[in-house]
Order: sequence, then C-alpha cells, then structure tokens
Amino acid sequence: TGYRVAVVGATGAVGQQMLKTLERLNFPVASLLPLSSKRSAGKKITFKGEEITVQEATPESFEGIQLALFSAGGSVSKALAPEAVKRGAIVVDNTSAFRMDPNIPLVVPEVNEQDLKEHNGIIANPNCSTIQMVVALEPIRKAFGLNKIVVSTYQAVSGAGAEAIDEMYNQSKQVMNNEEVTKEILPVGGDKKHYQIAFNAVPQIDLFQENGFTFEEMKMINETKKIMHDNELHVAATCVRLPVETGHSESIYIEVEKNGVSVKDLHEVLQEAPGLTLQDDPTQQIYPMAIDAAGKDDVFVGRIRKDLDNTTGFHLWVVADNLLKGAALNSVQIAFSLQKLGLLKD
Ligand code: 11C
Repeated sequence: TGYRVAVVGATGAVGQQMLKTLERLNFPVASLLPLSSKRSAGKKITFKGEEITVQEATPESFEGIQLALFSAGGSVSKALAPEAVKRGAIVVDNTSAFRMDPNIPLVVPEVNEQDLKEHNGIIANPNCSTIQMVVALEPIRKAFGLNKIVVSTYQAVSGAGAEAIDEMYNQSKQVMNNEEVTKEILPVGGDKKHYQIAFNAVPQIDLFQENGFTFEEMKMINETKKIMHDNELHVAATCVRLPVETGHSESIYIEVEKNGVSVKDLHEVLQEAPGLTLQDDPTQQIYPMAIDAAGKDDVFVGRIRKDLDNTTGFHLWVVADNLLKGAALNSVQIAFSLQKLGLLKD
C-alpha cells in the first residue's frame, strides 16, 4: 500500500536527499520511479535496499504517478510539471519556476499548511534560505506582529549543487598545494565570470536583477511576503556564499509590532514552535553552527538579542541544513501534509 511516487532529478544533490527522506520518514511509497535528464538516465539509485535504474523524464513517464517531487531545475519543471498534472499527479516542485504564480501555493508546513487546499495540481517548495527564515520568524510574527526583516545570509556551496561542492574541495587542495585555482562554476554556473570560493566569501548568489539585488535575494524578499501573506512587510536581503559544505546560516534583524517584548518572550515562543530548536546560551557559548545543523531536520535559532537603539528591534542567528529543511525534507513534509489533509488521491 501507498502511493506511486516519481522523483525528478533523482541523481542530484537534492534528489538524493528526497529519496533518503522518503525512506527515513517512512512515507507510504508503493512504487518509486527515479527520473532525470537524458544525461543521468541509466544511473542507478538505491531505495529501501533496492537498486532502481534512473529513467529519462518524459511526459509519458508520469502515467499512473500519484505524487511527483521535482528538483531538476526550473526549465524541467516548466516543461514537465504540467504534463504530470495532466496525467493525474500532484506535483511538489522544488524549483523557482512556479513559486510566485498566484495560483500556486508556496508552502512551509509549519507556517502555511492550509494554503495547500488551494492547489491546482502543483505546489511550490520555497527557496532554502527563505524556508529556514520563515520557520524561525512565523512564531514571532504570530505572537508579536512583524514589521521589518533585514537578513544577511552565509550560504553553503551545496545550495549550488553537487558540482559546486567538488569545486570547493578541489580549489582548497589547489590552494594548499600552491597550484593554480580552477574556477568554473561559482558564484553562478550561467554567469560570465567565475570566482574562487575556497577561503573566500562571495556576495553573489544567482544572477543580478535590474534593481541591484540578486535573484536569491529577491526570492527571500518575495517568497517571505507570499508565505506570510503580508505584502506590507518590509524585507531586505544580502546573500553571501561561504566555503561551507552544507548548512545555511542567517543573521536576521527584525522589528516586531508590539511594544515591550523581551528576549525571554521570544525564547518562550520559539521553545514551543514546531520544527525549531532553540540553542541560545551565551554564558555556555551555545549557538547554532552549520556543521552541527548539517544532517538534522530542525531549524536552529540562537544569539537572540534586543537591539540597543530600537526598542522593537531584535537580532537572531538562524541555521538549517539547506538540503533537508531547505529542500528535500520540506518537500516530503508537504507530501505528508497533502496526505493528512486528504488532498492526495488513493
Ligand atoms: C543556493 N538557495 O543556496 C540556492 C539554492 O531556488 O531552489 C536553491 C535554489 C532554489 O544557491
């Protein structure tokens, strides 16, 4: 018993985590169909101890599929997600292809699970850096209101895919060996110039937009407003890539609506919040770090301080595994939520 599930992009960094997460959380899978681009077709993946050959994704692949998890790039989703829906599947799409479409819910189950009810076949999974931020801020918004968010990110190379991880390790070796450094992928595969990520910090994630922000920054801004259903919310972001393998970190400044809120109030609210672990004890040097968050499901929050000048301002440090809560885990949680709400057809 269970659902006939397809994973599109099964050999990628996120696709691999999707397979592991479906298995680990015991999502009811009756059959698993791993799909990919032509280039990766023929590779083998393991699911529940069984080796399965990856097939090239075509419109016909989705005949009989009930749930399709997509993570193979925006152009693949644009071309094939509607084909999957046409054939009766519900699509959970982990690319930016449909996120800002007003007819498509953009969902983080801890925040806006009920939006799933409005779906028309496709559900969008937000960007990794957005997900961890809204998991941390929604409980605060609910309790005290939220006027403003200013975020700076410290993002891991795995967000740019498996090849970017290899590039970081290769460059690190080259630097250590005094060899010439090869630069081919980061900051963005498709941009004109490439820079060294090893031993560096690069203030560009995705392509620059006309307004001077990068697309990653605009994703954080627009997706946050959509998920929180608040177009009046002020959001600004600066996104930076660091030589960290997995785990995005974020320094977040917020202004709450209510007066007289204390750090203790925030601690109390966050302690009760779903999907979140509070790690905040400066006296014991306890705070979240990427290497500790990697491989974990929760979003970790610490370094909570009251601003010294603005009485409604607070500073937080938020860390999560960008491939798990930032991508694969959130997609699988959406699948569980669809099942719970009776939206997944038997
Ligand atoms: C990164 N946030 O860390 C990006 C990766 O829109 O799903 C995720 C891209 C996306 O580079």
